[in-house]
Amino acid sequence: MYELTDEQKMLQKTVRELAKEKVEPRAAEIDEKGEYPWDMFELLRDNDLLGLCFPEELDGSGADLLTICLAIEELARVCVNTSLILGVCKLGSTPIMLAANDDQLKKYIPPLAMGEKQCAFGLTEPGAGSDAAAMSSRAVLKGDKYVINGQKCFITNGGIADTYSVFAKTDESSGVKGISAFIVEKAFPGFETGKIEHKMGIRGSQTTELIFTDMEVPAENLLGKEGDGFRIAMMTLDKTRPSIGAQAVGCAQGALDHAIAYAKERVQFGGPIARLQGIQFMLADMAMQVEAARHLVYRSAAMAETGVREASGVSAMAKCFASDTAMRVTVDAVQVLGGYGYMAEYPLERMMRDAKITQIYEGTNQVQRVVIARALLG
Ligand code: COS
Repeated sequence: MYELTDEQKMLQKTVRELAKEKVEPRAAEIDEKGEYPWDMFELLRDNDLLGLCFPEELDGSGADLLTICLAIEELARVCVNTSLILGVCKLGSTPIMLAANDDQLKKYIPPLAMGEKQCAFGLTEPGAGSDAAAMSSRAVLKGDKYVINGQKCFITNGGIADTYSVFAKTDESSGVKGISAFIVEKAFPGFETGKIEHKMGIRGSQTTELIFTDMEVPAENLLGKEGDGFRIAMMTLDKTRPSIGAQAVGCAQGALDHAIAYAKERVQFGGPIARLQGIQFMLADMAMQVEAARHLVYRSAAMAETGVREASGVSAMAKCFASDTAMRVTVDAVQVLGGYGYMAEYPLERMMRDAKITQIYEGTNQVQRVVIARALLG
């Protein structure tokens, strides 16, 4: 079970205030320009939020997953793009935190914790999305280096990140057991970022291809043993799907906040529309769904933190339920605002576009249902 500690409540309040004061005023512009918001990265770094993802001995502040989810939720409430900066920091670094040896940890984690460098997660390929095991990137050991050839796509923070957790096959004959994980630096010879995607939402986050052409990766950058890669990827997603749930809850709550404020102000038929039962029931349904999603996300975060295998199904439930909630609630919030909801002058249409990705990334909600069913049926 979970219960928020005083420390967690304090962090929640601090991030809420920071988001309101510094992030919300930038949110529309970030979306409109579609450029990576370096000022928001610096804001998170300067307020020690990136350090939440890492233990104190590696220059972080050693927060648990629930605390990270609270921070992501508060940021997403006003700007999903900014919340994704923290989300991708957690996603890209989790394979390293899970499987790295001491030397790898000491080399790669402190610069991420201090915000000197950024990271990303390289799993998806053009031919391997939901079926992650179908990847065709190959890593061949030659002397003291792996030579990796292949292509990744839809990589959040591609080109911005300096350090990548990359998955490639070291043995083609062993199925998922032939996949290995590597720490890859942007500066390695043969590493290139491909086209920058233009997206429906999260337009301030940079999404690119990664192209590996005889990329040379020192053998010491293998994470764990050869063949551990798929398990590392799945264990990573078990630990990060609650954070997508938190992002979705934040986005939904933000949309609800605006819908409530508007309903109280907008006068039609001789009074504020909040007096109309049709609107009241919509708001009540939205609030009920957000609250249910929030509790599932918090519970899944507390459970994923412990690393128990049963957390897998609950993480998938949280990501799936919260993102479906975010989609429904943002659509309804647009509806409460009517014509104004549809206009870019109000933040609701942006929130609706941003909500959509939470049903897709870190595994589509159809994949989440596969994971949940497998957890149920064994
Ligand atoms: N933790 C530890 N090990 C896990 C695991 C987990 N959560 N999930 C699977 N494994 C292990 C399994 O135990 C199995 O090993 P054994 O054969 O020794 O038992 C191995 O990994 C293969 O598992 P499985 O047979 O379930 O693999 P599938 O190829 O059927 O893949 C899904 C299952 C669909 C769940 C997986 O491919 C997936 O999550 N896809 C979505 C990927 C995704 O989220 N992409 C988004 C990219 S990040 S933006």
